[in-house]
This record gives sequence, structure tokens and C-alpha cells, in this order.
Amino acid sequence: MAYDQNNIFAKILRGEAPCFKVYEDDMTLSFMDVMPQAEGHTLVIPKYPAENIYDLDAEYAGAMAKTVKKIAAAVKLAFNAPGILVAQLNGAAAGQTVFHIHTHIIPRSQGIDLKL
Ligand code: DGP
Repeated sequence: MAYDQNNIFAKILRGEAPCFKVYEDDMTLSFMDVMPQAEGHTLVIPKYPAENIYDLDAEYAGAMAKTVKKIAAAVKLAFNAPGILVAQLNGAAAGQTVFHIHTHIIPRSQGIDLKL
């Protein structure tokens, strides 16, 4: 399927929709999830028009991984999280709802049900 330039994360990247930004560099952006699965649920997206992992440029995949590593450590510290879930969904069948590739960083405690 062709990349939809009107998806909400594309709008956030263009500055046409708001986000609570936590980090930005040349290749990635990180912001808080508006429907958090847990306090501190953060997203990382590449500044590259790809729906999913299959379409993502390898350099941007590397940049996303680097930012995920940074943000996971920061979220763990900021929210005193015993665990951090890192998840990236590809395709509606996997539960993907926003079709600009993104990685979830979710604080976890024992006993919290996974809803992704
Ligand atoms: P996924 O199921 O992996 O496609 O997750 C999409 C996530 O994006 C979901 O946790 C909710 C979040 N989300 C949807 N719309 C917005 C938005 O407008 N702003 C922000 N910050 N997050 C959004």
C-alpha cells in the first residue's frame, strides 16, 4: 500500500498536528503517546515516509534504534519503571493503527496486562 501523507504522524512531523515532544534529531522524533498503555508511554518515529519496517530505509532504521535506546533509558529513569517494553507493530493484523512506522516504549510493572 502507498504511504499516506495524511496519517497523523506525518502531520506531526510537518508541524500540522501537535505533540508532546520529548526528543528530536535530524532523523527521528520522539513524543508522548496520547492513548498511553502506562504512564510514560512514549513513541519514536523516523523522519522518513514509511508505513512499516519493510519500507523503512536502513539508515533510518538504525537511527530509530539509536533513539529508542536513548529514550528507553530516559523513560525507565523518569518513571522509575521496573521494566520497559519496546514494541513495533507492522500491519493491521499485528495491531498497527497509525501507518507511519513507530516504536512504542512502555513502562511495565508486574501484573500490567499488555494491550498492544
Ligand atoms: P499502533 O497500534 O502501533 O499503530 O499505535 C499507534 C499509537 O499511536 C497508539 O498507541 C495511539 C497513538 N496515537 C494515535 N494518534 C495519536 C496522536 O494524534 N498523537 C499521539 N501522540 N499519539 C497518537
